[in-house]
Amino acid sequence: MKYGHFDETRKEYVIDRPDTPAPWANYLGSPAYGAIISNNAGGYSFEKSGANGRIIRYIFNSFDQPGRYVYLRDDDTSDFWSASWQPVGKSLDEYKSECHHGTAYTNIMADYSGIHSEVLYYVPLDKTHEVWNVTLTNKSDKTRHLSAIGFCEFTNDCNYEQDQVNLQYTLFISRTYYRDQKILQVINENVVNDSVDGNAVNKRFFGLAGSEVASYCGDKEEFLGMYHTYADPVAVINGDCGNKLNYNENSCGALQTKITLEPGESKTFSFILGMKDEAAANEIMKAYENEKTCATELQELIDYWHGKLNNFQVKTPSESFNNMINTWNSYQCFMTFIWSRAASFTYCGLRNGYGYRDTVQDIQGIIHLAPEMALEKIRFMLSAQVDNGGGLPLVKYTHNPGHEDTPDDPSYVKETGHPAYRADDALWLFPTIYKYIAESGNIGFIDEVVPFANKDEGTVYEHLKRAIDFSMNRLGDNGMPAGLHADWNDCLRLGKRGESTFVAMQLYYAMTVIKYFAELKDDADYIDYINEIQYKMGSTIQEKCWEDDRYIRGYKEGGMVIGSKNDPEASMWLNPQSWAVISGLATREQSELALESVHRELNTPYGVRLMFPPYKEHAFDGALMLLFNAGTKENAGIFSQPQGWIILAEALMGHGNRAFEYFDESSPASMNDKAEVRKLEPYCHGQFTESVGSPYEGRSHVHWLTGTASTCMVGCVEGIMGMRPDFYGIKIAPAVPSDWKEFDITKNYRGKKLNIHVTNPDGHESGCQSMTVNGKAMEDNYILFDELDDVNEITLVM
Ligand code: IFM
Repeated sequence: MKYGHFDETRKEYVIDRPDTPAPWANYLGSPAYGAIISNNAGGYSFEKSGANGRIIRYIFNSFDQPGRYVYLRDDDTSDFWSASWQPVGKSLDEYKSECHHGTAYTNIMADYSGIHSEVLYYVPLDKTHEVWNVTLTNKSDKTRHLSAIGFCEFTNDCNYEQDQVNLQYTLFISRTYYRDQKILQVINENVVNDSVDGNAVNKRFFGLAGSEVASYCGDKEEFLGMYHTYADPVAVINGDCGNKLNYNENSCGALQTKITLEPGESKTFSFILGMKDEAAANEIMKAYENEKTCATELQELIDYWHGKLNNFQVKTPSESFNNMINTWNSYQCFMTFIWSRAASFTYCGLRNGYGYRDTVQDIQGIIHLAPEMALEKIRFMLSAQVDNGGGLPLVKYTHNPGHEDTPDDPSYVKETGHPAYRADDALWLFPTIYKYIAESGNIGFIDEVVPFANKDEGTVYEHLKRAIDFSMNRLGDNGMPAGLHADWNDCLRLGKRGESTFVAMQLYYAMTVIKYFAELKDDADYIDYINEIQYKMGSTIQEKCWEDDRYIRGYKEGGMVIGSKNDPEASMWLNPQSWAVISGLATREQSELALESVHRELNTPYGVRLMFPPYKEHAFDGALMLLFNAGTKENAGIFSQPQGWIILAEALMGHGNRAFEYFDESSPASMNDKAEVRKLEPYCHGQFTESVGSPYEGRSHVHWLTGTASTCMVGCVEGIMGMRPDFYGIKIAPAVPSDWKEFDITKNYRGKKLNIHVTNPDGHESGCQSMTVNGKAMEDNYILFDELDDVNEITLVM
C-alpha cells in the first residue's frame, strides 16, 4: 500500500493519503528553534532543548496530537474541518489532501467543500520563530463566508515532564493576555529578577498577520469545551473563540479570522509562534504584514538546502537510489548531524549531550556535501577527547573544552549516567577525519591544535596518536582492545577485559589511517611502530577470531568465545564480517567466505540481521539484548546502521549486485509501496526493522535521528557510486548492479565540478575498462586533483 510519492524535481515527498500508518514527520528549523511536524500537523516546538525549552504540547506515543492546527469553518452552514486532515478527520471520500514535506518546510494542502487551503509551515533560516502561512482559495461558484482559526496548545512549563506530571505546580503558573493581534502567554509572571529558585519568566506569543482577528481564546478548556476533543472544539463549532483568557490551568493560543471569498478568489495570512516577549513579538510580526515575506523566506530555505544537496547528485536506473541519495538520505544526514538525538517523535528531548560515537559517525554523512560544516563539528568532537585518548561517552551540551571532568571522575558519571569509557568512541575519529581531509584537501588540518576535553592541547595528529594509545594501553588477555563498558553495540557487555573483534578491526583500520598521516609528516619512527603493532594486532585477530567462514564477535572477560559457529544462539554476527573487509584485515578469500556467510545466515527481505539466532535461553551474562523480543533491535533485529557497512563492504569487494541488493532491501524508498508493512516514513531511515521471529517482520522504528543516515550514505556514495577521494585526487570505482547500462554523477570536489558519465556495455558489477577526463585518456580510474579544470567531463567505461 502506498500513501505518497517522491517529487524529485522539487525535492519533496508528497503524501496524498493522510491516513498514514504512523505520523510521517519533517524537521523544521534547528535545535535553536526546532519544530517537528507530521503530515497531519501534529508535533511540537522548542527553543534549545526539546525537554527543557518546550513551547507547544505533544503527547508522545499516542495519536499524533496536538499540533499546529488551522480549523476552517463555513460560517453560512456551520460545517467545519481542518486544513490538515486531522484533527477534525473528515471522511476521505469528501476530503482530499496533499502534504508536501520539503527541505525544512512542510506544505499541507486540502480540498473540501469547494475550498482549497494551503498551510506552509517553516522556521525561517537562522530565526527563532515559526510561521504557518495560510492561503485559502474559493474553488466553488458562490461567495463563501469562512472562519479560519489557528490553534496551538502551549505547555505550562518549558520542561515537558513538569508540564505533564507536576500538575499541583504547573497548573498555577501560567496566564495569557490578548493584545494587538496576539495571544501572549506568561509563565511565572511575578518573578521580577528573572529567576526565583531556578524558575525563569517565560513568554510566548501566537499572533496573526495579514488578516484581522475576529475573536481569540487563551484558555485551552474554554477553546475545546468539556468533553470535547481537538476534533470538535466548541469554539470552532460556535464559530467564535469567545475572547476568554486563562489565569491558571492551561494556556493556548487561538485566533479566529473571518474571510469572505468570491469565486476564484484567494486570501493569505500567517500565524506566527515563538518564545518571545511582547516587544520582540511585535518586531517579528511586522515583517509578515508584507505579503512577500513568506515567499522570500521559503526561497531562502530552498536555496540553502538545495545548494548543499546539489553538491552531489546522481541519475541512475533506480528511482529509489536517486531519491535517497539526491535528497532524502542526504537531508536526513544533515538532520542527524544538526539535531544529533535531540528531539523526534521517539526522542522526547531529555538527552543532555552528544553521544561521542554517534556524533563522530554522523559527520561522515555530510562530508561530501558540506565539508566546512563537518570541519567545525570534527574540531568540537576532538575537543571532547580526553588527554588519555579516549572519547567522552557523552559530550554535554555545555561542553567546555579543557575543563571537563571525565569518566574517571565520579562527578562525570553522576551527571551523565555513563559509568566508564567505551572501547570504540575515539576510534570513529579515524574514518571521519580521513574522509574529511580527502574530500576537502585540507591537509594542514592535522597540524591544527585542538584542546583536549579535560586539560592540555595537541595537534589533530597528536589527538589521533593518543586514540591509538588509548586502545593499546587497554588490551585484554588475547592482546586485542579491551571491551571496557561496551563497543558500538550498547547491549554487548563483554566485561572490562573482554575483547571485541569489531573494535580490534576498527583499531587495525585506525592504524592504517594514521600511517597515511605519519607519511605526510615524515614520522618514520612512528610508522615503524605502527607497522609493528598493526602486524601483531592483525595476526592476533586472525588467530583468535577467524573461524572457518566467519569472524567471531569477541571474547567475554574470562575467555568465553562470543559468536562461535557452534553456539546454539548468536552464532553469526554481522559487524565483524563487514568490518573485516572495511578495515582491510581479511584476505580476499576470507572476505568472500565471510560475506557469503552473511548472505546465507543473516539476510532477509528487509535487510541483514545484526546477528542470528536471537538470544533466548543461552545468553551470556552481559548480553543485554536479551531484554528485547526476538527479531527486535540488537536481538537479531535488522539494525539499520550496519546496513551501510555491509553495503560498503560488498562494494569494496566489487560486488555491485550484492551491494545494491542490501541497499534495496533496507532503503526506505524501496518500501514506498509497502508502507503498511514498514509503517515508518518511506523517506527516512529508522533505527531498526523487526525481523524473523516478530509477527511484524518488516516494521521499522525510531525514525529520523539514527546513525543509519550516515552509514548508508557512505555505503552508497563511497561504496556503490565509488567516490573515493584521497589526499591528492579521487578514484572513481563504482560497484553497481550488472544490469545498469549507464548512470551519471555530478559532484563538487573541492570547488571543481565533476560531471561523470558511466557506461557499462558488458554488464559488469565493478571495474574500469577505460576513463577519460575532458577527452584525455587516463591510465586507470584515478584523477589527480591538480589535473582537474573548473568543470570536468569524465567518462568511465566499466
Ligand atoms: O551504537 C549504538 C548507538 O550509539 C546508540 N544506539 C544503538 C547503537 C547500537 O547499539
